[in-house]
Amino acid sequence: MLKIRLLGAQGCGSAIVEAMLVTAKIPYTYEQVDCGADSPTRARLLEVNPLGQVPAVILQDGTVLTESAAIAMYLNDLAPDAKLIPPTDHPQRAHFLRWFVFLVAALYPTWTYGDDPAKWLAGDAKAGKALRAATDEHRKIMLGWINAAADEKGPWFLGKTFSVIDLYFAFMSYWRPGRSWYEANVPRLFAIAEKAAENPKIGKLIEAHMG
Ligand SMILES: N[C@@H](CCC(=O)N[C@@H](CS)C(=O)NCC(=O)O)C(=O)O
Repeated sequence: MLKIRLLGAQGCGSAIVEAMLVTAKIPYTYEQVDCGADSPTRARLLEVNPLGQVPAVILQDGTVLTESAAIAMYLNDLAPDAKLIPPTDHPQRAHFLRWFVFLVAALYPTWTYGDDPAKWLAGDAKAGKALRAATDEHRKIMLGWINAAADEKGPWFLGKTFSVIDLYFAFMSYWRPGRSWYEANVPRLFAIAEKAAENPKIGKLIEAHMG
């Protein structure tokens, strides 16, 4: 049996990778870490991922796989039937690729830089507050674009075709600006998150991480 070890933290993006693993029915072991600078698990996390970020996956042969999109692609290769990523001949493949990469390359960093802004500004709390506010605002604009790119009728981002993008929103919708903002401002993304949570395995993970 293939061995996959996931390093994750409560409420973090590693929960999205857990959702990918359960969707793909791939067994894994879980190691809880804390990304905080003073955490006792910090050294362990840095040993695996010099960025100090989760998700981080350790494969059977010791290869480290970080970056949730890279992990999604790897898991899709392992379990293509789970259809995390639409196949190369899928009519919406290009649309999927664009917004999947946008999610991790443009949207996700708004939390990375806004979550602990003083870190990037030599502890300058005032500048940190401004960075947090600016990244929070920019995220809302980007979420609006993603919402407009989502299929009007749903239930998934790609309409009738489920993909890993749907799993991202099942969890990301709990991060700033939060669920009520989603419901009021990006209803397609909110509906996708709700739909994904109907799967009891995903619902259980949401409860464990976001409840
Ligand atoms: N590009 C990464 C982003 C991962 C990321 O930002 N994870 C957050 C938790 S949700 C983290 O570890 N933050 C701590 C830090 O950046 O120091 C991915 O897609 O996996």
